[in-house]
Amino acid sequence: MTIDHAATSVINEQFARQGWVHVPSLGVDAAELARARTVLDRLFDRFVDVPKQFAHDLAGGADPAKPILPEINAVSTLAPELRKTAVFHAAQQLAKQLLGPNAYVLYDHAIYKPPGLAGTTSWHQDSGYDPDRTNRLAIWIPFQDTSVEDGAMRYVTRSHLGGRQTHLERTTADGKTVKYLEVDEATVAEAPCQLGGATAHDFHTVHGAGPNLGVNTRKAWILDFTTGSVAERAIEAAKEKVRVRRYRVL
Ligand SMILES: O=C(O)CCC(=O)C(=O)O
Repeated sequence: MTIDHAATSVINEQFARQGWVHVPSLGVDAAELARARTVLDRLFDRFVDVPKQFAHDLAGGADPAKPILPEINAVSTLAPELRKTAVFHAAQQLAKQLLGPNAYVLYDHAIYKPPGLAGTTSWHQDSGYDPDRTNRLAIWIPFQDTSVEDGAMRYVTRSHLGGRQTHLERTTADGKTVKYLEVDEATVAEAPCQLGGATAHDFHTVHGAGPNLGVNTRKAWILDFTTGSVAERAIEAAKEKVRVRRYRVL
């Protein structure tokens, strides 16, 4: 893949200044996007087989076989093929561009948000869930064109400059603790994103996502990256091997 240095520096500058950036193209072709989405689809089809600590129905539906607003955590541990996709490699390359060459994936999850539900993702900082780290970002990858109406990401621009905030907490119907912040809607930037693109945000950036008022399920894969020394990355890779042996579903 050719690296466009001008585009790279615009992306890096916007990310540093705003705390988030829209990347119009990850440079991944349609077949490769479909490959990653197909693996995620198979995982969501097997929602009921996913260990409970990783599978959440954010809408608190009563039937575990038919979640209403499903979220699966650690998707690339449950389906390790995901880490071999061009989408994963493109996300990793973007993370290295923004965080530096020592960036590695720490955590990932996917949310399939159906149309016709409230389904708003509350305002929060990822750092609200991570009290220790100082260097971390998330890359949000949609598997369809995602307009504001479809539930695009929303950001409070420059909120990363204020550091960690104290979050409020609520518990979903299926027992997941959700941390949230209250935000003045006038300060919010919407981030619609076409298929093939992505958005990235710093872990201190206050963000959420709108309800899906469109007609299709809004599918997104979200990958979080941090940085670490060679030794830290080797330890993380070894731990990941153990997790895959224990939890793999596909
Ligand atoms: O996809 C969404 O609805 C929101 C994702 C998000 O906020 C996150 O991953 O922290």
